[in-house]
Amino acid sequence: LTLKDEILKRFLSANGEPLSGQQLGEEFGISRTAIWKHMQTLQDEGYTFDTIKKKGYVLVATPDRVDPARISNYLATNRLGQSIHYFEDCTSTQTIGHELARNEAVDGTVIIAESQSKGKGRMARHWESTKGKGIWMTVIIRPNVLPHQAPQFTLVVAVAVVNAIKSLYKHIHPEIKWPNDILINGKKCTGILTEMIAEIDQVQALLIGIGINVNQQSSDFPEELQNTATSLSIEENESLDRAILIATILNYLEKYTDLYVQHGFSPIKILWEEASGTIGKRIRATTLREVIEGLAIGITEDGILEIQLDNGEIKRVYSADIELS
Ligand code: BTX
Repeated sequence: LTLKDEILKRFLSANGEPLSGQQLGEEFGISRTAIWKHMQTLQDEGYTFDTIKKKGYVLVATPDRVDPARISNYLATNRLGQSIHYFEDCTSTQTIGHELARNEAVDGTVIIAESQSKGKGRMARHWESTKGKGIWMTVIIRPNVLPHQAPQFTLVVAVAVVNAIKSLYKHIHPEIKWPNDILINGKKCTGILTEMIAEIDQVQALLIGIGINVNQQSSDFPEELQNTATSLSIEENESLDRAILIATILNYLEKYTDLYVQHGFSPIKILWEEASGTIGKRIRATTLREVIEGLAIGITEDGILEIQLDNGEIKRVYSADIELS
């Protein structure tokens, strides 16, 4: 965090107690004027401070931004989100993630943007990333795993996002659609894109792209998504704090990544099946080669979807688009 972010974090954790310029100057080892300059920048960004006579300043309003300091205030992690790169606008947090990961970004580095002009979905599809309304972030992790294990991380991430949403918003019932969508009442609110940088026998970095519709209203979505997309705010019926959700996701993601690295996929499989809206339903899976219809009976230890055809044959699907049929 920058000094400005550290000062902001100090105000956030002061819980309404006034902080004086002198006190902050001493804590951070800089002059009162320097403190004041940082507070001026924060005010320009939309933070509001009240002055309490002879006592100091109190933070009274925060802008609707996913500032690293605000995220960090809610984090309970050792690695994830300890380094956060924030962008007002960018092409894609995945693209930035690739550059940073090649340049030795530490395990747990987060790239977050208010908007993306070229948000990426799977298979080069477009991901709509309305400014200031969602969570558009990439998490770089460097687990000691083999390249063929990378797809399982998509499932680890899905479980983390679902449980973060459930823990914060009581009216929302998110379900995972295999492998990587999170739906609410049948509409998509989250997409996950896992990419990797790897040698044949070792993963150097996984780039976990998470896109979550948070505060959009229906009219914010382009016409082609009107019937298929939703946001958490539409479902919860109020506007939500993105920074708290980001931190909660990172907290769960670190926990589940550790669980996976220490105990393998089995505990994740249990969590995933619990959160899934796919298993036990009749589905149509469109792969690059064929369309398969049948009953989704479960996922394997490797996170591969198993579909039972009407003739009893069981097909394994590694990658596909799924619809309920
Ligand atoms: P996907 O290929 O499963 O989903 C893409 C499809 O979803 C699109 O073709 C479109 O139909 C629909 N769609 C596009 N935008 C939205 C939206 N905002 N809400 C609901 N449906 C939508 C899913 O790919 C993976 C998405 C990952 C996005 C994150 S954002 C941060 C990171 N940076 C980046 O460029 N991508 C990832």
